[in-house]
Amino acid sequence: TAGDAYSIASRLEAGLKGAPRGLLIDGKSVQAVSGKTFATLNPATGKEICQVAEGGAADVDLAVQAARRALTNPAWCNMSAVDRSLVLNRLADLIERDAQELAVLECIDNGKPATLTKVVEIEGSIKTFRYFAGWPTKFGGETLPVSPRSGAKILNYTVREPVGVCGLIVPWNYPMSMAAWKVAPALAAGCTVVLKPAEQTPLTALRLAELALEAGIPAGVFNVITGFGEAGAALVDHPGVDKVAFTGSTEVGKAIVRGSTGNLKKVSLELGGKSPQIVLPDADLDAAAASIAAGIFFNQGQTCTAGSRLYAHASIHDDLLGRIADHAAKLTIGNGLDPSVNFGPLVSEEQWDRVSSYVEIGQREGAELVCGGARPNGLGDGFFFQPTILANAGRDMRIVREEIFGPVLSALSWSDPEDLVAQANDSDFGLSAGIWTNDLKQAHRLAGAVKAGTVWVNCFNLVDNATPFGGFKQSGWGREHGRQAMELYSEVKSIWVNLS
Ligand code: TXE
Repeated sequence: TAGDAYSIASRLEAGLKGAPRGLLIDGKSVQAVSGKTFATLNPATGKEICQVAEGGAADVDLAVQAARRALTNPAWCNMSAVDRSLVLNRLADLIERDAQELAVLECIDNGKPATLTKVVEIEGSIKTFRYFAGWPTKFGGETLPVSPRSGAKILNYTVREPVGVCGLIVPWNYPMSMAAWKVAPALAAGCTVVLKPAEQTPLTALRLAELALEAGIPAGVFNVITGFGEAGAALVDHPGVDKVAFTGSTEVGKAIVRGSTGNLKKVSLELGGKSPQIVLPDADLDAAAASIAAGIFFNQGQTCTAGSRLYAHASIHDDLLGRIADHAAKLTIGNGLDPSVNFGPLVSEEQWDRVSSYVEIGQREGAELVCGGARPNGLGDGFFFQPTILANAGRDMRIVREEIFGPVLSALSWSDPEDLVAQANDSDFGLSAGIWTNDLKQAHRLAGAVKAGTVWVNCFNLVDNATPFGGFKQSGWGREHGRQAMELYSEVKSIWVNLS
């Protein structure tokens, strides 16, 4: 209820006042070596929640040293597969125990509605830890039929070993889920980690690491360095880090590739997107409109897979746009602690300025504002931005080519099917795509033709730990979830034994 969320929030905020929230290194909460701290704000009010330690290169070094020691701590490296599975399940139990509190903490730190956060992020993270808890007992190598020229009898087999110390750098849009998506497979594979949450949303990552200690994961296995991009860069640069996994902007993704060359770290990247929603004339427009609206307005559009480019067939374009605008008008905007709210503020003032400037650029380039485009009235100093639709968008406009990362749908109409595929693929990104049709042949033909890591047919934004997630082109390297995630966090070793 509203009372519950507001009272949990005031209790949490009261607890966070006082000493700045520390880094978590080797199982202990410590302040930054520099003594520096920064403020984390509540985006719904613009007010400071608390101060947080600002980690730098010296703190990253301490965390990496702790993680390296933990890698050879018998309590971790000799832990049986069954026990590793048990501690990960215990961590899932603890997230479940604290689900309401974690949802409220995420809500005040990020702005997203608490009720939705509990269902999507917190319950999603529980599922992620449970899913990866299943892997330690199942993730092994193979025996392979090699044919040596000498004719010797050889036994060849492969084993999987943890890749080592992993630097995990995550963004602010789904702070808890993004941490879980990386921490769970890394620990399942036997790695140790240093997690760097985004500066806008450091609080749930710290709680997650504390819960990991409570679950019985040894100190030093899961460290957290809060701070800015410099802390992330120090992690990428550190010779004691064997792998970096990053989710964030394509620009920083490229900086990470450049920064990781010192010791040629393994790198996996989940980057930006500009995902097309393709609607054919025969589509179920009711279902399409509801899902397309959710696909761009959920989480205030701050989703890497957001369906931000709409390609509606000319014959249904106006009808569909009207229906999507109706869904936008029905969203309840406000403080995410209120359970009736399903559309919160953007994460920061900086993000507000960025989204607002794209709406201006779009109109300057000739797009037409159908709805939204401004700050809603009467919501105080929060970073609220209305759900927005821009029609008559052109293929070369910046609002069609660049990731806005806000609740802004750029709509285009099409009539030539061949050109439709060319337009959908005319992007630097390739994270996901939605296709709306009841024509089976068209659905499969388009699913094959679209260059994207995930294609949804008559649905959108479905994600599951069992199926790979990641991007083509500049949307990233590697795939999270599923067996692919276990592979990201392990090295394969081929062993030859001469039996002759
Ligand atoms: O992301 P950054 P920002 C996109 C989206 C958004 C834009 C800017 O378009 O509007 O990026 O967001 C850390 N070395 N996405 O600036 O900077 C940083 O501290 C190492 C899409 O917030 O990429 C944070 O922890 N790390 C995306 C993380 O990187 C560095 C989600 C992400 O921040 C670093 C977020 C550096 N040089 C933004 N600089 C998605 N695809 O989901 C920063 N960081």
